[in-house]
Amino acid sequence: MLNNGWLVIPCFNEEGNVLRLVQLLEEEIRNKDWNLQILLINDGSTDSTSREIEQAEGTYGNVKHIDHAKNLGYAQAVKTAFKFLSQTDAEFAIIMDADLTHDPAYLSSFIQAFQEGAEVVIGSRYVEEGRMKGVPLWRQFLSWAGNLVGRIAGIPVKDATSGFRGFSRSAFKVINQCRENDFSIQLEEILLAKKAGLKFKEVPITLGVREVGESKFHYSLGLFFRYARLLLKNIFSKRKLILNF
Ligand SMILES: Nc1nc2c(ncn2[C@@H]2O[C@H](COP(=O)(O)OP(=O)(O)OP(=O)(O)O)[C@@H](O)[C@H]2O)c(=O)[nH]1
Ligand SMILES: [Mg+2]
Repeated sequence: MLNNGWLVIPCFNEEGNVLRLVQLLEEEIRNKDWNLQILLINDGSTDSTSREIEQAEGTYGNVKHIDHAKNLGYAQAVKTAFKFLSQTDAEFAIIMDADLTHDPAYLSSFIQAFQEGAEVVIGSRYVEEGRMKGVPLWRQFLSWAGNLVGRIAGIPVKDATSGFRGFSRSAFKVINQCRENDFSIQLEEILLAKKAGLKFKEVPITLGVREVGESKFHYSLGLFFRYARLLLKNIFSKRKLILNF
């Protein structure tokens, strides 16, 4: 039986979303026998995200936050979180977006997957019963096409860029070894976990669409280049990853 779990939520300018998300998570957690704590990484937000986080922390005993004085980006927020978690007795951690597009109802699928021995759990749009709701068609197509190329290049999961993902304690070290600095860290995590021989499981999710605030994800040539570089490295490097701190 796994006991100590953490939810990691990177936040950059998520006013109108963060407090609501914590409330929804608390409702979900209340009736379960999980021991879950919530870690919010406030990454130099300039709106009222900090106030919402303070309110959440003041209301619920299982909420903690870490501030970056300035915006360091999604990847650094994740690394900060796992550096902190490595020093706790966390047995697993689940990363989710702050913008209410990841439904807390799916947490039970993640936790069940960990109980069954998975070390990396991906909330997936592309397994049976997984889907997207309200996501523009052009974004659906780009994501689908990207994942198809990825599968051909040897990615072990169908949804390599899902931000709803969990790591067991044995997989925390993967994140400490990631070098990417933006959303490409999501692909890097999966490729390093594969090289380390970790056990994957994809669980179906329906990805919603953000209703409040602006998207921070931008398709750029740089991002495509970084994806391509990671895939090529995956194809040509046969070295097994030895995890060390
Ligand atoms: N800490 C941190 N979090 C970020 C940063 N950029 C995005 N995020 C968070 O990462 C998650 C995903 O970002 P989104 O802007 O929702 O990106 P997306 O899901 O691809 O796109 P949309 O849902 O369409 O907006 C959210 O929780 C954001 O708050 C950042 O620079 N720092
Ligand atoms: Mg989003």
